[in-house]
Parts: sequence; C-alpha cells; structure tokens
Amino acid sequence: MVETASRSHLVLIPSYNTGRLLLQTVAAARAQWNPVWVVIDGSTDGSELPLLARAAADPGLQVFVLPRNQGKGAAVLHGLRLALQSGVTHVLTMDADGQHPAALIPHFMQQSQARPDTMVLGKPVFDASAPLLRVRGRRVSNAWTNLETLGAGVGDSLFGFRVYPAAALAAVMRRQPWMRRFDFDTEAVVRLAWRGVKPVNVDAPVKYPRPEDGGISHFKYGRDNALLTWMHARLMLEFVLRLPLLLTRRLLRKPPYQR
Ligand SMILES: Nc1nc2c(ncn2[C@@H]2O[C@H](COP(=O)(O)OP(=O)(O)O)[C@@H](O)[C@H]2O)c(=O)[nH]1
Ligand SMILES: [Mg+2]
Repeated sequence: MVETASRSHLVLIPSYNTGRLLLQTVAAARAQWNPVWVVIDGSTDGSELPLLARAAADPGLQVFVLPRNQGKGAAVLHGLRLALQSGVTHVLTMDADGQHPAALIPHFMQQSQARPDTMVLGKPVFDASAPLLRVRGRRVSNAWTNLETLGAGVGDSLFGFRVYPAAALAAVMRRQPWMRRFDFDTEAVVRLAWRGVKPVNVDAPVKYPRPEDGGISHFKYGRDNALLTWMHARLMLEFVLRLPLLLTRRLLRKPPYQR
C-alpha cells in the first residue's frame, strides 16, 4: 500500500451495486495510490460494508455514502466538490467493478503531472472478453465526439479511466443539469475540449469479468443508448453554435488544438 498521500492527485471511484468486486478494485487502487476515495451511489447490495470497515483502518481510503442512487456523473460530482475543497487539483476516475487497470494509475498520474492543463484519457485495449455489441457501439459515439470537438483528438469518448483537471470539470458540470448519469464520460470530454483542455490518450487494457467472477454491469441497452443519443443531439446543436469559434481556434492552433 502507498503510504505517502498525494496532495494534488486523487483516485475517485463511483460505485453502484458492484458486489464483491468493489473491495478487490479498491484494494488494487490503494496498492497503487494514496488517497483513494469511493462514492457509494445509493447501493442496496451491502457492498459498502466491508469497504467501510477497511476505510476505518486505512487513512488513505475514504468512503462517502449517498443515501439514494443518483447516477455515475452525480456520484463523481459529489466526490469532485469535496476534493476541490480539500485542495485537490486532479482526479483520476475509475470504475468500481474491476474493469479498469489499477496498475496503470501511477503512469496516468505521471502523465497528468507532466501536463497539468490536459486531460489524460484511457484508450481501451479490448481482449476477447469484450462484448462485440459494446465495442461496435462505441465507434458510433467516438465518431460523433470527433465531430463535436472538431477533431480535438479524443481517442475514446466513453472510457471512464481518466485524469481530469478538477476545477475545469466542476465548472463544466455546474453550468448545466446533464452529465449526471451515463452521459457523464462523453459529455465531459466534449465540454472540456470546448473549454480548451487538450486530450492526451494513453492505452489501457479493459477487462469484462465473467458474471461467475462477479462481473456486473448496470448499463441498460435501451435506456442508456437513448440517453446517449439525446446527449449527442444536444451537443450537436451546441456544436453548430460554437462552430465559428472552434474553427478559428483550430486554424490558429489555440487550445485544445495546440501541439
Ligand atoms: N450504471 C451505473 N453505474 C454507476 C451508477 N452510479 C455509479 N456507477 C458506477 O459507474 C461505473 C460504470 O458502470 P457500469 O454499470 O459498470 O457500466 P459499464 O462498465 O459501461 O457496463 C461503475 O463503477 C459503477 O459502479 C449508476 O447509477 N448507474
Ligand atoms: Mg462496468
């Protein structure tokens, strides 16, 4: 376990009913980083109980429990606000269900420390366990994101393993009521790119643990694809209004289009 706490860079893990994988995921993150915060998003499966016990004995781990389910984005925002209050400048978000590579946390943090004005985005490297439908579906979302940002260089729009500049992300979320559920990850990169935050893409292997190993997803095909479609419709509308400014910035190589 890492003993010395970073003052600037925090690992933030939102969790909703992630079962027994939660404790394993958090332990893997703590082995790589300090501090690690977990926001329990109104879970009803009791997965927070062993975690709370662990946190009581580990000053590097803090657990926040939301009384009701609010969605991934809302859970991240809850942690983000508290993080800003405690002086944190950058937040690495990762999923609670063992899909993201905890071993890469230090590398991602180093990238962010080297270029604090950027967002460090995980670019998923899939193995055979990845469902084909999810792999194909994200190409559509990536194509829209590429257009909405006028080719700002977002490698993957949906992957949640990322280091964000905390104040910029909070500012973007404060301004509008969306990004609170599954629309969080994509809308965050688009709006941050519009704000001039340059994406830096770093490869990161993704796993899809089998259900018998505790693998669990709350992504609902109909509901969440409808949410994502509505999100891209909103972003496209705003994109059209922003187009003259984006084109100018791109031509002049102003952020996020700088080298
Ligand atoms: N789906 C979902 N995930 C949430 C929610 N609140 C927090 N999360 C966390 O967001 C992450 C991604 O969710 P998940 O269901 O695994 O989506 P998937 O990995 O895209 O299939 C996990 O760490 C969840 O625990 C919520 O209300 N719904
Ligand atoms: Mg998942």
